This record gives sequence, C-alpha cells and structure tokens, in this order.
Amino acid sequence: MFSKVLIANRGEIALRILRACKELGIQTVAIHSLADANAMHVRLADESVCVGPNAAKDSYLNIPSILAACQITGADAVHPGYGFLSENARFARILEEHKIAFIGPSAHHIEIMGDKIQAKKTALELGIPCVPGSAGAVTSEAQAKETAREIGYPVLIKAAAGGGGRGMKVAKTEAELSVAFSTARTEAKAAFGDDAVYMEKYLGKPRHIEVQVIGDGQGNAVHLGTRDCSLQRRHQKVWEEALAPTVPMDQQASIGEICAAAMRKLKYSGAGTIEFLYENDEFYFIEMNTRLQVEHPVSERITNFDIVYEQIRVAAGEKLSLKQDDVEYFGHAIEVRINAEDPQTFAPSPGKITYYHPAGGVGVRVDSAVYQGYNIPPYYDSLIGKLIVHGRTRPECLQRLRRALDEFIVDGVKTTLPLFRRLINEPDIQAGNYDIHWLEKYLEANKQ
Ligand code: MV4
Repeated sequence: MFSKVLIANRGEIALRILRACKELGIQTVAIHSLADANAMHVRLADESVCVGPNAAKDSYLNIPSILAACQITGADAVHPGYGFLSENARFARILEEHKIAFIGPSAHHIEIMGDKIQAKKTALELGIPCVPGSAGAVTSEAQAKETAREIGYPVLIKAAAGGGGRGMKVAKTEAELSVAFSTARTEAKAAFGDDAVYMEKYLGKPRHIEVQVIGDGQGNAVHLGTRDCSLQRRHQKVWEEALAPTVPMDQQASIGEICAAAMRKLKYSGAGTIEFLYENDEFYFIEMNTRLQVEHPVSERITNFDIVYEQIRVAAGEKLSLKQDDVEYFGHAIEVRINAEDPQTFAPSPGKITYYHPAGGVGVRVDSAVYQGYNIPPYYDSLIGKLIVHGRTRPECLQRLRRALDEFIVDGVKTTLPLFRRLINEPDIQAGNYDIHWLEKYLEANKQ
C-alpha cells in the first residue's frame, strides 16, 4: 500500500479523497493555489504545498509544479479527483515515468476513451450497444450525406475530441447538413485543435443514464448499477439518482453486466463511468469517463461500497475486493449539487459564507469543504457542496430530501438550494418523469 498520497484537487472532492486515505492509514499531501491557502483540504491534510497562483492553469493544472510537490514531499501516488488533470493521459504518463502511481486508469485507457471515435469503436467491439452512426470519422460533405441517408434524419455531428456537449450540431434535413457539417468542423478545430467529426442518429428525448464500473487492471471488474443524471442545465448536472428510476431491474442487470464484462476484457483499472442515452427502453453508449465522478456518492450509498477507498487499493496493485455477486442494492439515493449561484440565472455568487448549517440526521450525507466564515473564491467552479439522501424507496428518499432541504442554511451567498425546494414539488420530478431537456424547459417556463 502507498505510504503518502498527494491529492491534486481542491474543495469537497479533495476532502473526500483525504477521508479515504485516512481510513487506509495513508499520509496525505494537499496542494493548493494562493487563493486556497485557507481551504479546508489544506487544513485537514498532513502536509500542504502551494503550487501556484489563483488561476487553475497555473496551479491545479501546473504539471511541473505538482511533480515538484510530489518529489519534495516524497508522495508515492497522486489522486487527481475529477476535472483538472483527472483525464490527462500525458500527466498519467509523466507520473508513471517518475515511478509515482496515478490513482486512475492507465494512460492508454484514458487516451482511448478521450478520443470519442476510438471510444465508440472500442465500445462496439466490446459488445456495448451504441447510437447508430458513422463507422468512424466523417471527412467530407459527400460522406456526411451518404451516412445521413443510411441512418436517417435528424442526425447529430459531434467532435471526436469533444465530449461534455461541446461542438455538436444537429441537422434535421439534408438541406441543413452542409452548414451543420462545416460549422461542426470549424468549431471543433477552434475548441480542440482537431477538426475530426463523426455522426450519429439524433435522439430527441433521451434520458442520460450511466453505469459506474471499477476494475483492478488484472481482469477483474464489477459494476455498481446505474445513475440517472438527466436533470442538467447547459451540460452541468444538478440532480442525480441511483438506481435510474425508470429502468426495469432485469435491464439494469443486463446493461451492468455488459459494462462489467467489457471492463474485464479491457483489463481496465480504476473507477469509470459508461454514459448512455436511454430512449424507447433502449440503451445507447455515447462516451466513457475514465475518472471518479461528482455524483459517485449515490452509487456508494445504494451499494454500501466506498469507491474511493477501492480506487486507492487497486492503484496500489491489490485485487478488487468484491465480485459482482457481492454487489447488492439498498433502497434509493438522490444527490443535489449545491452551487454558489443565483438559483434563477445561475450566475456565480462567490463571497463570504456568513452562516452555515448543513442538514443532518438519518439517511443524509453532506460532502462539502466549506465552513462558516469561508470566502468562496471566484476562480474555480461554483460547487460548494453535495447533499446526498437515502430512503428505502424513492418516495421515502424524496420525503427525506424535502426535510433535509428545509434544514439546510447557507447565508451570505446565493445558492441553488431554493431551486431544489421548488423541484421537489413538481409532479414530473415526483414521478421520475423527466428527460435531458426537462430542466431547461422548466426553467424557461418558470422565469420570474
Ligand atoms: C446526443 C444527444 C442526442 N443524440 N447524441 C451531449 C453531451 C455529450 N456527452 C453527448 N450529448 C448528447 N448526445 C445523440 N446521438 C443529446 C446529447 C445531449 C445531452 C446528453 C446528455 C445529457 C444532457 C444533454 C443535453 C443536450 C444534448
């Protein structure tokens, strides 16, 4: 096992990783920017190193500086958390070359899944169902037209280097294809420095459902069930549930097993998430994320399994501690993301938290790194905490969420808490009846 882990992240996820390290008896090193000198992750770690100024590109993304921090402190592993360097194959490779473990998949697996065309080819070969589309890159307008005729309109043109929703263009008819194709390529080039695009059938009202997996790189892998993350705004998730509320149990088991079997074949190491669109009772692979995700706690809650603890174990070369038969589901869990944002406009609301009273009690978990008196800096994302609630059933979980939202107080900055207090009363939310467009339509219809 590692003796010292450097946590290359900040905020609630840095704390989450710190807690797992402490339970494993591992020493911790926090890194931080100038702005984060007083942050909770710095206070709770055994050691800390300032790696640069406020901007993330100069601190949390500063590879030479982070590498120096590893060497100064003698850390033998790095946990990247999510965002920042978590899916940077070059960083994983540099650590490897310096005999420092990257707590995550191999640079090779990060690379395969980072290229969305290669990821889809890999998924198809592994027997994962995909959205009908082009066999690979589409390089000419003529080829785009031919592909669209095969799969049928509407079609979606996606950037190979994209993901997370950037650089997508819909064409509803052949008349729209030429403009969609050329703008998709131009935007892909501008955003990612790579104009490679591919095509898919456009699904009009899917849910976003993903499967949590974890492997040990030795051919063992399990899945920990599904999450429905359809409630999002501008590709930022705001509410996540496990298991996905509308998928029948036999289909939950079959899509999960397909994913776990694929990870065994790949000899995948670490935590991962396989993302699907779910429409007309069918799963269609879109992307794979080769990292721990923000919403991992809902899967932890329903399986009683510590994903971060296991990430560290497998990165240290240990075998996966459980088999698929050991994975059981207990009740229902929901996470809501508490952002320091205006609940109507979503404009960031940095500043000092003048009063902080988190919810508590049975079935409630709060993952947050803020405290009363903490000054939220304006330089990073606006997530200040996650409220995770559990119930034996979904209705019980919703009732507990309502109770927890009533208890939660954050004063001094605007937060998304009032949005959740409204959402919980919506019949569609109560019925689990929502797709990826539901929230944006709701916000548009309920502007004040
Ligand atoms: C799609 C799609 C419809 N049809 N692919 C957006 C983010 C990226 N991960 C994939 N995305 C989509 N791909 C096909 N073939 C609709 C989306 C999409 C979306 C997906 C998941 C969650 C929210 C979304 C919001 C808008 C569009």
